[in-house]
Amino acid sequence: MEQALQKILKEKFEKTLETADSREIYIALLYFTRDKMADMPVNEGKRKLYYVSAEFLIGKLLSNNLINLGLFDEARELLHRYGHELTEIEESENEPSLGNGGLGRLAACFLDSIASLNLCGDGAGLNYHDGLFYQKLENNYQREVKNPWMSSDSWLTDTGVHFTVEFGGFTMDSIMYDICVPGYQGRRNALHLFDSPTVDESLIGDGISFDKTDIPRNLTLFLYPDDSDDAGRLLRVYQQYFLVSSTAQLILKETKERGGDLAHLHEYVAVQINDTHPTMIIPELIRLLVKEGLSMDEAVKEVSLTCAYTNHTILAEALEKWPAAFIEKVAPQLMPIIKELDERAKKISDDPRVAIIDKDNRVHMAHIDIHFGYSVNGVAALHTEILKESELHPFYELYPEKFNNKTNGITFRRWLLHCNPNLAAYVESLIGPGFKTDAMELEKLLSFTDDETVLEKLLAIKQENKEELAGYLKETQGIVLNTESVFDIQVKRLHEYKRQQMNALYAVYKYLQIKAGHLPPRPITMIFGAKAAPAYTIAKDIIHFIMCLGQIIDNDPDVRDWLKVVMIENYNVTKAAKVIPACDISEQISLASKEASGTGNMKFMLNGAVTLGTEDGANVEIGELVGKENIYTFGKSSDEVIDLYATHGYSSAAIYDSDPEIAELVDFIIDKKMIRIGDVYALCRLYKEIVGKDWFMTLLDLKEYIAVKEKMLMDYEDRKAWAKKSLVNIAKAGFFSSDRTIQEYNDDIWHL
Ligand code: 26V
Repeated sequence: MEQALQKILKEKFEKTLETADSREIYIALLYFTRDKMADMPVNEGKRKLYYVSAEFLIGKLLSNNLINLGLFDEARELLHRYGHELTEIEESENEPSLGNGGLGRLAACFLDSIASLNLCGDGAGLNYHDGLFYQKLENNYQREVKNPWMSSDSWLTDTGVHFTVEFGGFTMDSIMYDICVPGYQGRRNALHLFDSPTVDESLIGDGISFDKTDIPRNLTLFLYPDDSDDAGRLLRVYQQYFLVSSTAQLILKETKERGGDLAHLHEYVAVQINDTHPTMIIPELIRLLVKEGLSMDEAVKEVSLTCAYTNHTILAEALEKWPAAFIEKVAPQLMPIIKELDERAKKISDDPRVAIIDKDNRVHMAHIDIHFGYSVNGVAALHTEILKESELHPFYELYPEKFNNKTNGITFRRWLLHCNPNLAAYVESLIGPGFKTDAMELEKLLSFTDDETVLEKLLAIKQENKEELAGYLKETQGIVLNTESVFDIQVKRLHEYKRQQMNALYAVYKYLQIKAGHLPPRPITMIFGAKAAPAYTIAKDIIHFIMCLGQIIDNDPDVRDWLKVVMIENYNVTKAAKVIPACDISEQISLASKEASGTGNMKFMLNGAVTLGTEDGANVEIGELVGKENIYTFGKSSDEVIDLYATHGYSSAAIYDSDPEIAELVDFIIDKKMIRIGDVYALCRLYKEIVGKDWFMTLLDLKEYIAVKEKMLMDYEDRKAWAKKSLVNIAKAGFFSSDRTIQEYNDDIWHL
């Protein structure tokens, strides 16, 4: 490795490992790693998977690629000898901004596991130049700015493969870029990212504004452009069709090249549709197969045996329904096929709840997937049950055999080996290296639950990680943390159902308690990290509320030594890798039934945090694995919540009016201390929302949440007992390896 790096540095920069700067060394490592990956054999097989997704939140790649190549330790030691740290070299790598949240990160973990299990399967997505916005925090507000991430030296390679995408009235060129996906000590696959050569970043004006109608110049600028008007919504449909048309053309091209028979497409191809964004691949594949000479009946049958759908949310507003007129404008050639599918579906059932085109002429994307795909899966046991019993019940009655659960997972390469090398090394010293390929071997740690040396070492590793995070936040945001405090962390997209506002009301409670002289057993640091969608007003108000609260506390000498509320700017994969290993309390407090799975909950558990959560998503499975004594749960059950929605049985005003303790906390949102530093309009809007509507039931579980969190903070003081909980969480995390999830996808759905 040393010689190879010296050679690259000499050729590119006339430098050596002694004289090169961090950026130059990064580029040398990039070239070196790319060459090494190119030498890996490609996964092959008769049936090939295409994992199609609007998002791939892949994070920085250098360290992960080195880990999977088995070269990480060698690189680290080599750089160390020349006075560099790999972590510092990595600062030169931009994080690709190709995803938004859990769905995108899951897709990235899956690509890692698919390659690591030597399965033949590629990802297909879009190459957004500015991706999701970059979040700036200024004066207690979020401001969105563009997030360019591509540079001349990156992991992207131009494959030279081009397709033409036909839109209504014009065509666009689609160029395929590839990012190599190396498996852990194995073979490689690819992530294909389609892009248009006419896209023009100079179209972006102030912040993230741009002309939404200039499709040739804006198509792959942003992930999830603002869809609060028709132009934005149409752009989403243009993006989706560009993705699926390019992918469908790639699939047919590769199948032919591999000698496959298109009349038996499903024997050669499996397509996993990640949420509804890529749904149009179903009519597009049918259209192309008919063009290739199949009858409509044959094409529908083949595609239905090829495509499988994963549902990632039950929030009604996230289940896409496009006006037929939009699809008619974007891809008029698809509408006859969609109408044909609608007619076929209506022959199967005349129940309007399962129609593809509804009476308002809107196309229900998920309904296409379910009627004309062969598998429908939820992403955690509870989520799948809710799909079957309520959200998608009429479909479950039609096609019970299609429904299955695949509880999410995370790649331990990134979320343990890379982000927490000290813990990984210590675990290896205790139980050997087997857990790196068989995550269930982590259970061997259970034999150390009463070993004081082990427990103390776990606490020491956590302490080091807290100090590292404190150093990072000091350097990047000028925030000073007390590393003797308990780190209580909630990092995830901002959404009312995730209830960051409930956590903030706990902060108000603690603030008032400390003011009244009731000090906690030790100082508490509450860390938030969350982006709010640019058009989601209440979500932005919640960020404003949290940040104003943080400022009030910082300015209050009675409180600031005991409580700190911090908002991390632009929370992303890179920051997650620094935050998660430092966490004591993992906040997973969504309104039960609303979080399909969660995957942050798994990452925190694997890194020894203890969960404070509702019985929602995969929290339920975490609880079953670790046992009651190693998790803190609270709140109404999903059945109770579903019932409250059905009967209109929840009234936040009634709770507010009848409980002065709750009212005191909510009133603080518009207390004069808040109004003095915050935006009275935004704070009043949030206050009114919580008292007057509170669709995601913040006040429902607030009291129990406070009580359980108080208990947790007391329990934290028994350091040995806490370390034991931490150990059990690590030991039981093996189930949540995405290797397990992908094995199940392959056994039950893909059969590669
Ligand atoms: C929906 C929408 C609606 C309009 C605005 C833009 C937008 C972008 C994405 C989506 C779908 C989001 C679905 C999603 O991320 N679901 C998450 O999936 C994770 C992986 O399965 C799961 O762990 C989380 O619980 C779930 O919220």
